[in-house]
Amino acid sequence: MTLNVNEIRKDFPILGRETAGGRRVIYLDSTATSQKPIQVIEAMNDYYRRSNANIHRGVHTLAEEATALYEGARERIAKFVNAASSREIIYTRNTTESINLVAYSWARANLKAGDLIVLTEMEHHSNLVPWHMLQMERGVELEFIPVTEDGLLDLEAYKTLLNRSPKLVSFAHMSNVLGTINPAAEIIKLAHAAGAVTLVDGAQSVPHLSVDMQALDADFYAFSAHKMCGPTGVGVLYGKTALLEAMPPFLGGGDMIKEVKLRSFRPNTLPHKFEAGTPAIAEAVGFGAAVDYLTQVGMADIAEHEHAITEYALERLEEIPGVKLFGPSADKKGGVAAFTLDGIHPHDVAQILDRDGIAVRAGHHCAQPLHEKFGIPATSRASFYLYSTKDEVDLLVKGLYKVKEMFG
Ligand code: C6P
Repeated sequence: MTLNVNEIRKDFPILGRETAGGRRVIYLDSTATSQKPIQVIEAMNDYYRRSNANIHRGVHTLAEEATALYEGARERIAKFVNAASSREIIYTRNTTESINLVAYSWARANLKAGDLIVLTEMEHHSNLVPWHMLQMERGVELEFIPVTEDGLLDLEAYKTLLNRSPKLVSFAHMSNVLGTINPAAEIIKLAHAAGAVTLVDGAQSVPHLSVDMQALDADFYAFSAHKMCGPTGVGVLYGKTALLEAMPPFLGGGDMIKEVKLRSFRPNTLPHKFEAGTPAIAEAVGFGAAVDYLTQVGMADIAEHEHAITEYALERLEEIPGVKLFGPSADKKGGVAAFTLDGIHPHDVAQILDRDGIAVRAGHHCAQPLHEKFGIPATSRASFYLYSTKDEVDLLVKGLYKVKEMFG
């Protein structure tokens, strides 16, 4: 079934607003953060209006309601990604914190100098810098699966790296610049056969594709609510129970303990062992509403819609003289179109488009090494989601012709 985008757009109040110049918002920056439907905004409002209390601590009505809402959202998130148990869903602040949790807890308990970590050249800084920090502290080694000219991972080079028995393979399921959807199941299977633990950066995949933790078989998987119609300030680290059980806690404090003595403590059971202090309760409630919303719209239909928009956008952008697109063809990527316009700085492109209400991102998109690989400092990037339309792509193309005209 195709999406009724006009109806869906009515759920997103922000899409109805105008910018300073009286133009309607053309939001083509969902890869940075998605817009939020009224169902999510209201779930969070309702929580604050009706049920606000701290969780896991009180026996009063409000505390019990707040706990049930917070834990209920976890259950639904677990179902959304088909985790074997909601104990495997650890709330964090975002993808970045989820990856850092693995780096601080699992990696520091299990890796020593000389151990190899395999990453890729298309990683977001979130899946690079935590490993650079570990390298400086521990002397672990880092190697990178190369990216080909057409924006795919070189899997033959990956197989060669696996001969060196890495301890960890960590990669983005979908690139935030190239849009490439990497063959995650195959990468994980090969890593496991070589004895490595796997971590997947799912910041861009969970919002756009149906992902199934049990089918993928990743050991760890990280994602953020704010890129999938949910609020900022909450994310998830999925981890297999046995690995999480064996890991030391990350942050210490309230709620992550079973018992505390003056000179010692016993950690709590999963998932609470990794959730120290008062968490983002309203945000978790909003996250639950976001997965309900996406489920109700249907992830398969969302993916199909985005594919159609992306195919159309790539075709139309390619028509513009001087536009260079990065990443593979539409059949191998999600809703991302990163490009340069010959002789015009990406920041100028974004600024001029903004005058017409068109929001695109310009810069290195927190993937500096990838841009370096392609010999450019920055790109402009348009990205799409369930509420994006072909009409918006047409306005983008029109805007780019205008940019070209201004720069002669
Ligand atoms: N990319 C973008 O505009 P956080 O900030 O922790 O929610 O997500 C970090 C992150 C990790 N991995 C990938 C592949 C990502 O795309 C992102 C966030 C945004 O591309 C903001 S830099």
